Amino acid sequence: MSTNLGTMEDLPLEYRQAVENANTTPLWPLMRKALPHDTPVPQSKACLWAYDTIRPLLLRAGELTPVEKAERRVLILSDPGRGKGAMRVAGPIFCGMQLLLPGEKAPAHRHTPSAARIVVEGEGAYTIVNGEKCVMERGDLILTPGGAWHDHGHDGKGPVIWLDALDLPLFIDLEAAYSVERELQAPKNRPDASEVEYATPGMVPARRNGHARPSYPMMRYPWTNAEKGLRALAEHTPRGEPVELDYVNPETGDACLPTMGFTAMMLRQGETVKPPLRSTSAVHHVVEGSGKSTVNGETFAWKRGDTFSAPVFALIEHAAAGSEPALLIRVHDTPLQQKLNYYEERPRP
Ligand code: 1HN
Repeated sequence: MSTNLGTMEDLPLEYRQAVENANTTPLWPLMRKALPHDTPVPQSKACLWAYDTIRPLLLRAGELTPVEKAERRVLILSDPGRGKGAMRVAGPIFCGMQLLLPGEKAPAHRHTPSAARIVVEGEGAYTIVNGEKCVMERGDLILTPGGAWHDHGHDGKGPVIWLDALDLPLFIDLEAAYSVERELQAPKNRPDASEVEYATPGMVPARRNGHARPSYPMMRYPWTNAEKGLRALAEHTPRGEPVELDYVNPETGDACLPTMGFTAMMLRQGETVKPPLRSTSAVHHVVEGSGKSTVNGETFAWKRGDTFSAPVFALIEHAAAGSEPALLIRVHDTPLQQKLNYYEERPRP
């Protein structure tokens, strides 16, 4: 049943002014805007951010603005569906590209939103998360959960660039966004947990009586592990079926962060993948290879370093190009939707 609801213009001007003066608003003219029929109407619009475009702009930022003047030298990937300067990439997800130059240090802080980084280029940088030093190698996923102290440093040569993903828009909507600063952290003198406590798939540190399991046991997910896992899975997955691995908390198997999910994807040479329509927003970052993706009828050709978004319930088709498989990491808000007892997949039309 589809009722024809009254509009604001149906109401006498004198009444519209009276309700406004009383700090009220009639719901019925706004009802369909708030709750469209049958399917959400996303504001977010699909977009591709080519690394060849972003990289020189970031390097120029490095000349224009010293890190001391920036705290974090980040170019925000702004959702074109929300007008210029939008502080989000799609749905409740913020993404930006960050530059750190040799010898620079980005000061320690902690904030209410959670963040994760995917390393795009360069060697020699590290992030210290609550005292744990995580080296940043290309493709690594490194978490800084809400409330965790983190600072970045760079002892190598050449620029280091990474993609940041945060649930910042959600925290802004909750009026819960703030950060606290402190002195740089002294790192513990040991490798990160992926190389010590969780170096063996399927095994975790022995459970001792009274020892609480940490909420965030592993901050760094090395790309070398993800790639190895994808290639092994691909060997035994029928073509056309997705070759995907979720990044999880190794103690619980739950998503590695409360609101954002991360999925490593492999598209084999010449393969086309047609995912179902999903109720989540997504951002895809290309770690290896090239290909193209059609999102709601618009085709984006991509290669290593590029990032592209897809709004909720987008009709998406991915295809690998070239003689190598394409490997991507997808950032999405599935853990948040599932916590709200909401997540939907719908068949393709
Ligand atoms: C932040 O703290 C970082 O710690 C990166 O590297 C990106 C974007 C918005 C707000 C805070 C970081 C950020 C950020």
